[in-house]
Amino acid sequence: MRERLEKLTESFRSELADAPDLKSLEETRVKYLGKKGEFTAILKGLKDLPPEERPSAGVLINETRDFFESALEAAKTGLSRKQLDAAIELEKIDVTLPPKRRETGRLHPLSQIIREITGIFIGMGYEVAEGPEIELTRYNFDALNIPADHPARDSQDSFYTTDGHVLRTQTSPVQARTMEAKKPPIRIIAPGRVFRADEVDATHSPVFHQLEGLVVDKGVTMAHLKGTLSVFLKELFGEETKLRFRPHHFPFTEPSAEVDVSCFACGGKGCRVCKDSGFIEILGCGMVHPRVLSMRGIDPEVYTGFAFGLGLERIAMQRFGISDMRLLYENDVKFLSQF
Ligand code: 2NL
Repeated sequence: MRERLEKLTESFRSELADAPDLKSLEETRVKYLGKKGEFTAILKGLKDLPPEERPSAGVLINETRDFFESALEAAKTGLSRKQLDAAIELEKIDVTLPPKRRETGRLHPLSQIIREITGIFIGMGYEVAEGPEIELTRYNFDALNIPADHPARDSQDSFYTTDGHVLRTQTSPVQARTMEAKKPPIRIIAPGRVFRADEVDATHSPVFHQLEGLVVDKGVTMAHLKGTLSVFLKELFGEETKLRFRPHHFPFTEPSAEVDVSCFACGGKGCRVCKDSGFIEILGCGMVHPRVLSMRGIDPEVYTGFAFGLGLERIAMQRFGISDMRLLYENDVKFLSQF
């Protein structure tokens, strides 16, 4: 009996040591201590022993069984502990890791510039006007006093579509339509896409953006134009910005001027951005030509107006330090996400 119990203990120990988890531990328990297990068999064998050996054998069996039970309990505790440790290890979070970046969309540099400028003019009581991109030549050229032989009308320079239509070469036709549709006072800006037959390079594109403004009312003078542009450009480029008006010529305004702003990069001292001139050309403007008013049914003896126009790509490029216009159209998110 002693020998049999020792053998049993040996195999029990090794099974216990090899048990990888709680499930196999339970299998071991059933195998040895279960109803149909080894101990039940041994106890049944007790009656085959000579009566005088039975008490000591019984004690031995009980002691061995107690040992099995406590050994199983200890192994169970150890394994549960191990399983818990493993689970904790698996669920461990490294709180020092940097957080995942949340990608957010943002406005295209051109959209940012359009919103900024639009916001400035809305603050001065202007409305935003829109019109078609495929325009009647009547509005795109005739209404603007652009002569029939003017180079801007050349099919080398403008995209003509069906008879009498052209992809608008500036946003002025929007203003021409507004003058026709509404009575003064008129205070509008017209931002939008315009089209010219230009070769693509770092500073040209056949599709680009402009913003034009138009004011028509009684008693509007060049002083109003200068004051308005001064407020606008100081808001856009900074309060310290200086303006320079140079005489110019446009068919649709008289007198006309080009406006430079003191270089925002060097403040006027001269640098690479302003090519050492201290100034940067920013827009064209003038007093609306009397003929442009009368063609739209506005009496130039009663009303006067001023208008201006500027290219938006240039402003965006200067503002964001972009040296090649093509980058604005490629829509490379890696590039655009910088602005
Ligand atoms: C420039 C110059 C300009 C206008 C646009 C305009 C519109 C009407 C009547 C009179 Cl309906 N003028 N627009 C006037 C002066 C200049 O644009 O350099 N643009 C990029």
